Amino acid sequence: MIKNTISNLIQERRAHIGVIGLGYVGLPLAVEFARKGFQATGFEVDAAKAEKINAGESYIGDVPSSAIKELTGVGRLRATTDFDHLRECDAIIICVPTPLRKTKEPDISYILAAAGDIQKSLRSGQLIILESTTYPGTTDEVLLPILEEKGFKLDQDFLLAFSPERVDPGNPQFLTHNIPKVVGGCTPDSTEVATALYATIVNHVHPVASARVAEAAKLLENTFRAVNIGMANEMARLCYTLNIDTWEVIRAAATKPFGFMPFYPGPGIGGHCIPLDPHYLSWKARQHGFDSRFISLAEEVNSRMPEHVVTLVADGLNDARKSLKGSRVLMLGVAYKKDIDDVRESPALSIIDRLRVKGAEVRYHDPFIQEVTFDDAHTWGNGKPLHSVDLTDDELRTADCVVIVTDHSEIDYKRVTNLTSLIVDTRNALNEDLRRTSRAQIIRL
Ligand code: SAJ
Repeated sequence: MIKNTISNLIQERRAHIGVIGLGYVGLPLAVEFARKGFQATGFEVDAAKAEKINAGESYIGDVPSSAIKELTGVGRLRATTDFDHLRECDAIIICVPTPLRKTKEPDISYILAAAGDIQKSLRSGQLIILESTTYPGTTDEVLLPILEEKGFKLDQDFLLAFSPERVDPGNPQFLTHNIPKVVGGCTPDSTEVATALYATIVNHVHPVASARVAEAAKLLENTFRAVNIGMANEMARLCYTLNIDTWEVIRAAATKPFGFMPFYPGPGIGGHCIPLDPHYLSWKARQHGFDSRFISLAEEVNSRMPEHVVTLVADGLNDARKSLKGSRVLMLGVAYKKDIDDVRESPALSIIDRLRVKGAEVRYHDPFIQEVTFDDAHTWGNGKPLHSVDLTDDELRTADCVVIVTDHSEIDYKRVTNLTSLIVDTRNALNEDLRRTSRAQIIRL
């Protein structure tokens, strides 16, 4: 039984672990297995990344180069673009991107490419695990047939499981070893062996009955966030209409010690998880004639927040008898959330685009992001990049409106309230003192 063979290799730390995709999920994973004494090989399509790893250099913030250097130095970690080496691996973990197409439908092309590479070098005695976030059924309906195409049989020749990634880049508290790991195999043997493998690097592994339970659990986690953020955003628009301070309402509700979890309004949702993952679930639901209305409603509410922010800017300028057209608007922050340098799916892009379409002159300052380009999804600019401006006194004084889109910690908000005449704060970045002493008119979400 290959279950026993692979289990023994894992117990004795003799299993050779292959990780396909050395991004913010795959690289920390490969490093963790190498640290625990396994031979780990990273498989990358990007030769530059593979070269960096083999040279002892890290390109992922959460993984120090010193760790890479040490592990490659003792020969326990290496990276390659030659996928033929997959046959040397006893366990192969797929950590490739799962983006959306422009139609908001799942794009599992990277998973299919990895599956094709694995199939080419598949041999008896391998455990295959998919970690990429995807719709329930991907592992057993898509991956399994590819792996069985050449006659190899599940359980007899290979094992197959799904285990969702829960990496939170930059989070100093939750790291690979202390984030519980959900694992679901296509068979009990697959679940058992995949659980044993992760138990070597994670304190708590949570086995479930099947791969699709594990796939669905991950999507529930992130859909839960998208829907609750949507609720907070709808509450903000309602409170604006009723002239009630949204943030005070949420702070008060959060005093409830049970049965409530605070989520906060914002300019919209960005990142590579929350705006995308729920669409994997709703797409699968539609294939079965099921209309997941919470997901589409959350998407509608969240995606309209940039429009609401522009309305707040227009309202503020209007109070000063100014029009949006010809006004100078300075955006503070374009990253999708505070203190990071990631602009993927950031609502800031949509806000800039909408302001420009209305004729405003838009500039931005973001200490983490020096340049922003606009793809064809944005009506303005046709790719003309925008560069971060220095946050000088003059920049603040000459702005007709400053919009706080990302509440980076290093910004001196007191200086902003002293030098600016109108501020739209979409992140509750201005505390009560600043609001009380500010010379600026302040509009909050
Ligand atoms: N956001 C709000 N209001 C909120 C929370 C978030 O508007 O109350 C916005 C953020 O500004 C951002 C977007 O939503 O634009 C997503 O924010 P996020 O805090 O969910 O951050 P992400 O995208 O980095 O989500 C990741 C996810 N991690 C994984 O998928 C492994 C998510 O499940 C985590 O809960 C989240 O990190 C986290 O808690 O840091």
